[in-house]
Amino acid sequence: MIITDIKARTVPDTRGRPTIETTLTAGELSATASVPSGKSTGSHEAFELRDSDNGSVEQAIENVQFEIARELATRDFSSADELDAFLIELDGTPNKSRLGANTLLSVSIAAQRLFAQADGVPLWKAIATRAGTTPGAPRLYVNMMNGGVHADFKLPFQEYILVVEGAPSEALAVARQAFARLGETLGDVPMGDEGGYAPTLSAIEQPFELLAGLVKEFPGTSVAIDAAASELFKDGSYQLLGKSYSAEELTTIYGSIAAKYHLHSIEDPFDEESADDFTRLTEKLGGKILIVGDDLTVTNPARIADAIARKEINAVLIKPNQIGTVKEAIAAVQATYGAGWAAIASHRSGETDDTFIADFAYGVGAHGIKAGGLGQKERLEKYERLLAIEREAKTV
Ligand code: 2PG
Ligand code: MG
Repeated sequence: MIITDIKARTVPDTRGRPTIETTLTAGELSATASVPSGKSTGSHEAFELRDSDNGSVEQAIENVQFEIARELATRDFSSADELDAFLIELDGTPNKSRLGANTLLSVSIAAQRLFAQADGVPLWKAIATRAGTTPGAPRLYVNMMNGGVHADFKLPFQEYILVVEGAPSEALAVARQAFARLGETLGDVPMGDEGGYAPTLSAIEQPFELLAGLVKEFPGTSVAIDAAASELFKDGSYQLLGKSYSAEELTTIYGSIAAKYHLHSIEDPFDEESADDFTRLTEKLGGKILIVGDDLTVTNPARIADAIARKEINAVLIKPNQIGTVKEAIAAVQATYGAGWAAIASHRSGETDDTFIADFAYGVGAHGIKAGGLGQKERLEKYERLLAIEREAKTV
């Protein structure tokens, strides 16, 4: 495939910050992709290129339209994988710090779409073939309440999630009812960054009581959290609602929450540099629930390999923009599956209307997809895309 044209532009994300969108053309075919952006980012994530003066992405756009356009035009690619390998080599740094992970990912996703079009297969199917995975519907990890940095720490943990089992169409119907029910219970409260409610509650267990009520009312649901604990970690201890807790005390809290509230998974229970605490918690609770790495593993196959060697977790969050190409995000899934662990595909807190993550989750047969709350259009679009895939999968 010869890329005949390449254009990039700025689009706003859900927080109103600029992000990059790229369109690739190959003869008659064309495909577009935009890239999300995180707020509670792991310090080992690949480099997101932003202009130093105002945080915009003009340099990233220039990199696409000049250097990348020039280099791609000289080649004929036989696969999206080959094109990604070329991008990685062109950047030439370990963390994409020259051209930017956001820059590269916008090209990489658009290229994956182009190759799927050229082969006449749905995107999720092209991803499954590329990854060597069995496609299938992920559980919906629907954000019910936002806390942490996504809601000014009105709640201590960053995300309070209802995990909904079943085919996407049935699961989304249940999620809608549960989301509306919680809204009735909470009354007039603001929304957080990820389209979930952002109430102010004064006890650690209170949000879990609310979720337990939903689990009771809606069969096939359970509770998950993203503690995003790197954001809670100050001077060697964890700050929750104005009180300080050691890693041991936090472990005890997780143990009692897990026992009491149908807990399905805990993401980033400790600071990203506290690997030993992860290992201890996984030893204690890993037989019953998923302990998920996000800031810990940052979709980086090498960091996932470390986590496997040290039994730090038993599930991995996969965010393509943490690593910068579809190729490496797939390698991260393969490393995860190699350990017999679960993969959960995830959006970012600053999202666009790009629904790539839904196809990715379905294509790799992920355990779950974390795509936010139902109070924001860009989150709903991911769930709606899963419904379209569910219909599509019956016909191919
Ligand atoms: C997370 C994400 C997405 P952010 O921590 O898992 O929910 O948040 O994109 O802000 O890193
Ligand atoms: Mg997280």
